[in-house]
Amino acid sequence: MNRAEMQATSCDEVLSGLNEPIKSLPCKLLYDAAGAELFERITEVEDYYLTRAEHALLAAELPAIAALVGSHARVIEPGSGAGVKTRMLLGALDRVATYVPIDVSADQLADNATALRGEFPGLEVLPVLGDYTQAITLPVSARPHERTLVFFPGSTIGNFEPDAARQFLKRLAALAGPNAMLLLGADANANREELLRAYDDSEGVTAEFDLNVLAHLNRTHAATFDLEQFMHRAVWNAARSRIEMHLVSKRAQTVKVGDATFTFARGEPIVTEHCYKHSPAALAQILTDSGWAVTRTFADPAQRMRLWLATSATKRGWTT
Ligand code: SAH
Ligand code: AVI
Repeated sequence: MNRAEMQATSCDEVLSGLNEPIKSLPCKLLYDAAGAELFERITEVEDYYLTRAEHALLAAELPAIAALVGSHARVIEPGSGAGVKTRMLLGALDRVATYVPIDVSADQLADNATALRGEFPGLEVLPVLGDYTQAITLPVSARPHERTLVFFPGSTIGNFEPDAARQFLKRLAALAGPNAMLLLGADANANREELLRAYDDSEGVTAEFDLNVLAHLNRTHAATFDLEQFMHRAVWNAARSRIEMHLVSKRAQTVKVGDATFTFARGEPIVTEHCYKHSPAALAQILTDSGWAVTRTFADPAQRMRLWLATSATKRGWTT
């Protein structure tokens, strides 16, 4: 286990979720090096429409968005991943000053930063390795910037519980300072069949991505999960407007995580991820509650994916 992985998810975080009546694991555990690669494969799977839809939206709308953002921006991107959308954004904006990717996936973050420095000569790239749900300290930039643009695509906002989403977006507004803008991408689909296909794809890549959490725990937290004895399941929770990813125990079994022992009944799930599908009205409210005034929205033809361009409602920046 490397230092970054140790820092990424503490034993307490793992054990507390597994001790709950409905067992759960933090979804950031999905993104070790193998998980990051599997997520990239998911983005290419036919059934997972989100990435394709968002790419098309960005390709069509980035010129208009870039004009609104203006030149010499500092771009902060929580959950930057492989940076495919990043490249589209950086290519469209006028003379970006600094790019700050924030991610828990150590190798991908470092590789991406190195590649971007080569692809965008003159761009200052300041990666931050860490958990964006915790306090973030931004690196000091050597370049002046006109404003900060927070880029948060991919519907990753849906992986937060609604209250946590509000807290997170408030923290981003505080971090980004006065005059900041936010470009957020989110899926509002509520079609059960389409969602079940997207989150339990026929190629089995999402199942592999989900099960990899157990392999990750075996490697980093001295766990003894037998991957053959769990199966991936996607569940549409209409009342909460969210897809849930579950790993279901195929039989009664016990598993060790370090010194702790956990008992599973046959059919008992571990919840590994929630993917909220906020309606446009619900997301507009979340943004407003969090100190972001919506400037423009751009929807895909199927009215599932949307880009939201918002401006920080505070003029002076927040201190918390
Ligand atoms: N922005 C990309 C990638 C989305 S995948 C896109 O739109 O395609 C989600 C990304 O967030 C992954 O790179 C993952 O490593 C990162 N991530 C997930 N939870 C995180 C956390 N708590 N802190 C920091 N990064 C996290
Ligand atoms: C990263 N996140 C926005 C993805 C999602 O759609 O919620 C993660 C994912 N889980 C299963 N497939 C993709």
